[in-house]
Amino acid sequence: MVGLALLPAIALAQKSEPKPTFQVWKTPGCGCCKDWLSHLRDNGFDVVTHDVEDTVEARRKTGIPDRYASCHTAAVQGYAVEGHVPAREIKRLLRERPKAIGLAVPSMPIGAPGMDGPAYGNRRMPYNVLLIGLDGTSTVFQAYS
Ligand SMILES: [Cu+2]
Repeated sequence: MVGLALLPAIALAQKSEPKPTFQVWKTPGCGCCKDWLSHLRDNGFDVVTHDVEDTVEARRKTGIPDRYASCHTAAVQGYAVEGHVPAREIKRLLRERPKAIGLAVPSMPIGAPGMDGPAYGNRRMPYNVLLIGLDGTSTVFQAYS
């Protein structure tokens, strides 16, 4: 009976919880960036985009070291997200909330969200989603083979 009494409260909490909003910095002509944004929206995230000439400044601001650079930089709920990171790992990051700068998929591996599908001949390269620690070192958060 206790469980039943709690149900309305849980429903309310879920309703009032806002969708996580991404701030994304990208260059205006980046097509794979747009495809990654569609992937985020399809997975229930809100996205605000900022077109910039170079994403290096945004990357420095979010704290992602340059060696993990990709084509776009994002920030969500206190975390940085660099490159074509799958929504699945972002959701896990926001759920587990580790002490970290954020996630990165360096460069632009074919097969990662936004770099996938018929436009790429449905090819898939193995790649790692890296968790970037507060000291700038990385560990493998998820491997895709
Ligand atoms: Cu890209």
